Amino acid sequence: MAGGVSGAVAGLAALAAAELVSAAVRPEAGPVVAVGGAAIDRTPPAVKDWAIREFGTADKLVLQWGILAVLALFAMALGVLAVRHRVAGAAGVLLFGVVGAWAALGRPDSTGFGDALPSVAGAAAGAVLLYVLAGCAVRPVPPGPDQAAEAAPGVWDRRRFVVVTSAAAAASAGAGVLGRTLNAARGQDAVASRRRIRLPAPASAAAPVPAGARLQVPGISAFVTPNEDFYRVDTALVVPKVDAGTWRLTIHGKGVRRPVTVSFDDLLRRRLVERDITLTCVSNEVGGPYAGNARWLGVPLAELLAECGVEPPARGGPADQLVARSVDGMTIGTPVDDVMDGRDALLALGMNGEPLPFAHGFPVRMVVPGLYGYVSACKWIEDIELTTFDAYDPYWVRRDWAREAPVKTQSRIDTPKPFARPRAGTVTVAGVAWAQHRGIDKVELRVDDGPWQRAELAAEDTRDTWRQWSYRWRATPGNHTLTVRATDRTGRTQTARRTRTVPDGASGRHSVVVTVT
Ligand SMILES: Nc1nc2c(c(=O)[nH]1)N[C@H]1C(S)=C(S)[C@@H](COP(=O)(O)O)O[C@H]1N2
Ligand SMILES: [Mo]
Repeated sequence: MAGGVSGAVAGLAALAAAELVSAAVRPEAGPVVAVGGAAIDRTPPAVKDWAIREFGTADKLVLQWGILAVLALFAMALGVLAVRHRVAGAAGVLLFGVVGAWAALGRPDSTGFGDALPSVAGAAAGAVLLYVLAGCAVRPVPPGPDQAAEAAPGVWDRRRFVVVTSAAAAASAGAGVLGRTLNAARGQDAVASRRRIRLPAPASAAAPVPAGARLQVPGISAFVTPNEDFYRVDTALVVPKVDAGTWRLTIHGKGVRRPVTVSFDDLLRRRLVERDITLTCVSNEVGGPYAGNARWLGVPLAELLAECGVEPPARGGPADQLVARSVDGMTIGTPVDDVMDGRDALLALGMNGEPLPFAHGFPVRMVVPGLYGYVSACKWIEDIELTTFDAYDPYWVRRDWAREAPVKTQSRIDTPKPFARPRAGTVTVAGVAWAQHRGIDKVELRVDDGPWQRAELAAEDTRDTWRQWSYRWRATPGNHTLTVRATDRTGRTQTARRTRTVPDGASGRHSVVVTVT
């Protein structure tokens, strides 16, 4: 018991010390974040997919609590060991420090040996404390037959143990809170830089969303996804807080005749365009939530590349892959031909009328209509290298995902929800369909094994956005399966063949089972 408590308190002290030191180094160098990041990088795609499916955007929180739970168990075990053997217990704590330091140094965004400091300091604090606490926890001499039980040294020891552990726990909690506060304060420059930004009016504004693009159906996805509701998928355990004032983007590599480095203000002075583009994640299951539509403001990437002297392979250029790199070490590879074929590939700096939210890539991210996010939408971008698909595999490609991944035509039933119990009579079935950069031509609905019926399509905003649809169903009592399918502007109907998300996006049709009462 005393051993377990000693271990837990020593573990708490180690984490608190690490948190405090990470505030001085980098929040990302903290052991839990570093080990979590290393775990994410090594998670097989199937497990990652499962985590995204089960926990959604909370997957990172689950991972961090999981790490803490494992640490707590090991800490208590080490405490029990320390009561028998003080040195071995303390050495065990140091071993955890080595793991944390190793993870921190191995992160792609590691900035050097300083990143090992939080783990080393934390482990040192934890090891010393465990050594001391284990000393207090041991009852030196059992009371002899001639002593009164109340006067036994063990009783006095227990009180001392309680006092020392309580003090250590309180000090650790204080240090931990202080570390958290300092870590939060580190992002203040970035927050201030975001607050100072006044987005200029675009040289080329997006046309207003046609009135007929928004159906008045309760339960349907909003045509424009509010920033707070926009899905988030990334590997960052700590959202990078980049100061727009010191941010730079460098464009270089194969066939770049005039490499450049631009600042945020340089981008603001360029020709800005505003476009509605629907972004989807390759990890989205059929019927899943990882799709969102926003009005982006940004610099046409093709114009910037052309100024640097880049020619797409279609015109004889030597580089067929554009690799974007973020401040957190993510690498995302995009076909140069797609970026330069005239579509609105953007270096986006605005989202729905405000600077990018931090979680969505502040200050600048890429957006390319028609491609899944993992091959196009690099957030917190800081470097663009022109290279070839043969020469370089970016992050996801090294983890079983396809090199190239155009968005698959998909449709989703937003309402009624699965297992809903609508009344018999007219039930409005509605949802969204997307086939970015090709456009949606037709959406059909099928009830049970009946014939495919044309749904009513809302007006199209652009072929880069999703399209709402609805169908007035004369619902009869009983269980029914509703199935949707879409056809894109090339005339191709979404396949019925179910595939998993790996390697290039899920296919198959979305069905919803309801009970009409
Ligand atoms: N730096 C960075 N950019 C990233 C990712 C990431 O993990 N790190 N994930 C990509 C993936 S898989 C998707 S689907 C989109 C999601 O963008 P959102 O979170 O703004 O919706 O960002 C892309 N850009
Ligand atoms: Mo994604």
